[in-house]
Amino acid sequence: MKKDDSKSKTRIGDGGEVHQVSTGSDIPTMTTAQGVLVADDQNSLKVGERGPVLLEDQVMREKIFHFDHERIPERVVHARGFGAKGYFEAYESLESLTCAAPFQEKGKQTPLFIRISTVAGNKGSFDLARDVRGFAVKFYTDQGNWDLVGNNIPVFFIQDAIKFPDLIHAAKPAPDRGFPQAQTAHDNFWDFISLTPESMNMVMWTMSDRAIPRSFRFMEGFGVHTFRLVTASGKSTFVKFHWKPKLGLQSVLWNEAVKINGADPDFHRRDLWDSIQSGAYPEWELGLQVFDQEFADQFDFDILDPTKLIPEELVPVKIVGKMVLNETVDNFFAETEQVAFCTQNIIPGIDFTDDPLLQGRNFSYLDTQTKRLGGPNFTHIPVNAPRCPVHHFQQDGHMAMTNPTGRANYEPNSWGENGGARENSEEGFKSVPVENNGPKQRERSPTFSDHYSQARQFYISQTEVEQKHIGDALTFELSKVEHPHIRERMVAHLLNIDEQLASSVADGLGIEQLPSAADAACPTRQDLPESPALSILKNLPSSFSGRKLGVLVTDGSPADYLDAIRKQAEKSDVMIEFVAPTISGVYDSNSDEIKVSQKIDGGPSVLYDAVILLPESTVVDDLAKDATTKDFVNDAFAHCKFVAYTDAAKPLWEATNLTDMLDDGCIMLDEPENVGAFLDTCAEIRFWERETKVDHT
Ligand code: HDE
Repeated sequence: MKKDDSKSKTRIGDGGEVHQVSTGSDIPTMTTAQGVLVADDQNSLKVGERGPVLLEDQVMREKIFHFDHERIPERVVHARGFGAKGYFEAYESLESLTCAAPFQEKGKQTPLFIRISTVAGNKGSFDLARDVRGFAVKFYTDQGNWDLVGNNIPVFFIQDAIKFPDLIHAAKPAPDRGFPQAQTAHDNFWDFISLTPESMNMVMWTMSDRAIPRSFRFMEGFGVHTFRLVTASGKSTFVKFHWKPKLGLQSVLWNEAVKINGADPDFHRRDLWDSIQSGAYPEWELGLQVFDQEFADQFDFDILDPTKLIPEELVPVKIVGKMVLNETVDNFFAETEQVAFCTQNIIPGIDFTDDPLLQGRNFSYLDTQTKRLGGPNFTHIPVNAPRCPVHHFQQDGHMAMTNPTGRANYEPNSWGENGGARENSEEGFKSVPVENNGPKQRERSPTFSDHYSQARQFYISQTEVEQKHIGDALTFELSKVEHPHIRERMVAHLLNIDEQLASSVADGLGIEQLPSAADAACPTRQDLPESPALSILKNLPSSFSGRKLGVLVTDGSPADYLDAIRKQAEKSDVMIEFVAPTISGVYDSNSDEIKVSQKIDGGPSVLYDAVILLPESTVVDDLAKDATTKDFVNDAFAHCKFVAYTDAAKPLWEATNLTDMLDDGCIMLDEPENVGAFLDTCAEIRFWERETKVDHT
């Protein structure tokens, strides 16, 4: 749009439509893409009033032509994602470990772009699929772009990139029918998985609550592969990257996830957007597990095998800095859609290892960006462009934006100062000179062949509640598998992980005769100790900070309680939303308006981490007859949430037949002063003791 001195006014068009027009001062006049001012954006050029439309209409043709080309291919995997901007800040200098720019000085800030995604669903799918979350960070460092393209799960399904297309084909909708969307609860997925025992460790993770996070802010990130850190003098060590959310870990229940997807398919992206917009900037700390060849040689598993992790209890995670997300994107397409992560984007101070999955990825990402963004110049797009000087002799191609000037476009040349940039053997990127030799062959190393021991270790490291969720998830997913032999094949694998788990899944699926355990290349090790770091519930946050409280109100809700809730929530960094029978015009007992965020039909309790029931006593009986209100109460209870209520709310418990089941997670607020204590209790996030009382299948 061109700015000119037009003033806007409203015009009623020939078709009765109302639109603003620009007449010369404040509002710019619309132009075509060629910059020509537009006189009429409502009507195409016609012969007379009733047509036909003329092919000559270059304004209409240009507009429609551009619209027709608005889409670029969505990502083959990780199509649904959400981006944000921020920075990384180093807590200390890591000079003795790496010469990578972001880690050279304490307090050094490096700008970054993050994109968090689901894997299986298409761009328009819902946020709370049971799925792995992509966790991709692009650091715009002084030494070029470094992309750490990880997941929220520290291991992967497969050991060799050549199997990736098969894994993804099996997980995505079946090719004949094109469904199911964004879920693995179907025959193809479990057929492939049950024929791929190396996936068992990752399967334990994806069937755990890790795969249904409460929000991006409560999720870890992992670089997955072993990388190298390299010092200026060329000394290298191995490293695994971890992102730890400052607010702690939290997930939802499966029944909740299903309902959230209906109530708000954008639950995760809205949460990230809202928290950044409100100034509650999400933060993660970057942790490193650093180890040397000696550790690698004596570790139980191969450090190049991406289906294995190194327990934190064995190699502690050293916290070296934090990532702060303080800016939402200005334009979803320009940034989130066009951002092009490539695992091959590393900088001096970081290097690859021979992990065969990583090596395959290094080919795939560059290749996919060329297809998705239409050519080799995607590094010219602002979100992908490095923020340090860039000099090379690459030229031309589709949409070239930064073009070389001058005569020299090749090297070597003898044009001296006019000959462009030259290599620098001191400062330039150098690979660690790792010695490698051996026959050229297609082989899987025997050091990759233990497929069950870490799956078992993950399972035994969970609390009872978490173990139950893993069993329930497997039972649910396999109950959607139509072919009994696939279900049984999975149970045969589970027998190598934990017999109790295998029996409970078999029970849930109605398998009467347990199959024999799957043949294993390596027997499952029973001696690996529990790793408490692998459990969410063994690592609860210390407060309810960053969580969202839903408060059910009506006309006449007590003003003193509302006051206490607002004050305590602010003090504890807890967000509140008021939910009411109507979206506007709800007044408290002092006749002050309550700013309602959701009408009860649009604000089910699944959207909140804990709820308070605060109706007024003369309207509560009517409210208690309302099915949606009953769902609100029932679900909060069934999902083991902490529920606070006043005396006036008791009819809601009666209407849901829960009065006799109330437990210590249902907290009666005798006076407004109790609100603070309630929020302190909520730091436990859920009242898990309730689960076995409400879940009987
Ligand atoms: Fe990816 N992956 N991947 N992946 N991946 C892509 O690149 C691929 C793997 C991950 O927000 C694609 O730009 C292969 C592991 C994230 O834009 C593609 C293999 C991990 C994202 C691709 C893997 C990841 C992608 C599709 C097996 C965690 C989203 C679009 C060797 C460590 C990045 C794109 C974003 C995206 C290939 C396995 C993480 C096709 C071949 C393991 C977070 O290139």
